[in-house]
Amino acid sequence: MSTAAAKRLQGKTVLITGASSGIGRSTAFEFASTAPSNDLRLILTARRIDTLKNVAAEIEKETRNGVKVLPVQLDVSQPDQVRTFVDGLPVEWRDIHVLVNNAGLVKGVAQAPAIAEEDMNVMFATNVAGLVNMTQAILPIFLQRPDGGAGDVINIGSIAGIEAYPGGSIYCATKAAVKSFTDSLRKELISTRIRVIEVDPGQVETEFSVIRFYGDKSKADAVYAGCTPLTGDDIAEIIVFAATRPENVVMANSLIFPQHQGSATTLYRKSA
Ligand code: NDP
Ligand code: 8X3
Repeated sequence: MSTAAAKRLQGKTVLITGASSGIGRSTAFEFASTAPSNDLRLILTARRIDTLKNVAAEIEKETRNGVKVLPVQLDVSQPDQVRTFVDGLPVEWRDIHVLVNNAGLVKGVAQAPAIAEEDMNVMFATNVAGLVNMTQAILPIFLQRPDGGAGDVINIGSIAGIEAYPGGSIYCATKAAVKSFTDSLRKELISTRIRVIEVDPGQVETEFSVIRFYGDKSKADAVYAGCTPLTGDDIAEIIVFAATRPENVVMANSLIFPQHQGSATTLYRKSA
């Protein structure tokens, strides 16, 4: 017997960006375990293709090939790659129903006037232009469906897009841009059946902080000292929950904190 959530994923194709790590990787597993034998297809994208292939093999093994997985190398910060992405997919993989715009990153904690131009550019190119370009690449597929179109755009924002904090000006600006784009898009598509959803996590322990500190694991670990951060799995559950609500239910926004977090900068830490 299938659950209601599994039935709602029946025959669907889900595209996840940034599926090689953290929240994106967890989301791939969560979709698969929610509908392990429902003709579900997952397109997993990121720059690290070998990692994606491992994720794909693990999911296919765990679901005994009940879920089909296509790993595709894609750098969302490169508009040319995004532009040719859909045409490069095998035909049977092009009928995409759910787009999870998850790929994103933060670089550094520098404050103006010391922000590296390269860091600023990569954050905007990935978190903003990458997300917008992916959405524009996939929306024509959604819009071809009856009643004005159907499908889910699920954008991963952040508490950082709601509340700016010192040392995060560029990253916060990118996530505020995600919020504005998402809100406009929902309004623009109001006459369709396309759902535009934003999930805004607080502190999640993934590779995020390691990348913020340019690979310095000890600095990344210090971010989570004395705390119990969220995991990628915690956010994946929310993403899949949003995608599996009845068609008329739109989880427009959701802010998710670990229990010890009250705002971007209000974090209760147990002393060692
Ligand atoms: P991770 O660093 O663990 O994962 C980021 C993913 O994005 C990786 O799969 C990475 O894959 C991919 N990625 C990065 N740059 C690109 C690119 N140019 N093209 C394609 N894929 C790319 O971090 P998280 O899982 O934490 O981050 C996922 C999302 O969640 C991000 O948008 C982040 O801003 C957001 N978020 C994270 C929070 C946290 O505290 N961790 C809180 C709130 C939001 P690869 O390197 O293989 O390309
Ligand atoms: C990540 C959360 O607070 O580190 O989006 O910016 S925060």
